[in-house]
Amino acid sequence: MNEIQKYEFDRLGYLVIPALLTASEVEGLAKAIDALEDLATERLKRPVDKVSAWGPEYRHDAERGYYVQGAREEGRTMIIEDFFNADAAFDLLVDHEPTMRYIRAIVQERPTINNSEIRIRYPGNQTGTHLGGPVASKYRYSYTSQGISCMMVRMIYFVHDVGPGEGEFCVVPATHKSNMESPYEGSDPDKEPGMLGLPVKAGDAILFTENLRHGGLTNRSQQTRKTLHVGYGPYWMKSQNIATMDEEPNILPGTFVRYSPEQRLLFRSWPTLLEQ
Ligand SMILES: O=C(O)CCC(=O)C(=O)O
Repeated sequence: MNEIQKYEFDRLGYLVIPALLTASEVEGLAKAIDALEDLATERLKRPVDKVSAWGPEYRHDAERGYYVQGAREEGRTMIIEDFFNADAAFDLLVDHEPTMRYIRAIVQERPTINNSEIRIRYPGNQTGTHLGGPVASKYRYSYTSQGISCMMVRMIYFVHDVGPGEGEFCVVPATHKSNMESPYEGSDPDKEPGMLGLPVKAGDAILFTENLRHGGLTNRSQQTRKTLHVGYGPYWMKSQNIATMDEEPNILPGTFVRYSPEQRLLFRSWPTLLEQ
């Protein structure tokens, strides 16, 4: 992360990173998302397995290790959490060096992955705005003597272009530093003053602090928007997936065996000897 990127991330609370993924990485990830969408669609026909402490109902594929909520239909979103378990094609995102250079620059303690979700947003769908202003400490943004010091941050990876009107991820820049909660009624991102849609190309990524006010503009196109979201924070932060909120990371033994020691450490939410 260079000095200009650090300055902009501190000033705005997000960064659009062009071509963080190669064309062949994009191709492999897009195929894996499509395959998992089909499996999750079938899984959603089954009875509910778990109701999250935050409300949504989930189906759990214990063999493939993912949780899914939502629906494959116009106006809806399907969210598939813990997708790392489901397909080795996603392994390249675990300890992805181009990503880790950004994460290490803004999370001061040893970073781990605390969130993994595929968002599939069908035409007509939007993601309501949330956060910004004074927020719970686990999502806090701060600047200390060591520089930028984030709690939870997210990297969103794009496997196809998302242009204006195609359900862009959106932010109200600089609200990670706001001392007040948004005074505007409702959570419609299309109507919120100051909301900015961020158009991107396949292979681009967006890094943001969870402290920033954000959401997803209405997808007014016929293209379903598919993105991969990976959350990071200090190692002691437990899962921030909605299905497994504040539980230990949900990584199957069969997933762990595929990983290098460095990749495994990214799911280790207890101190190492160095941290004790
Ligand atoms: O991309 C979107 O539609 C919203 C994503 C979001 O809210 C998040 O990643 O926290």
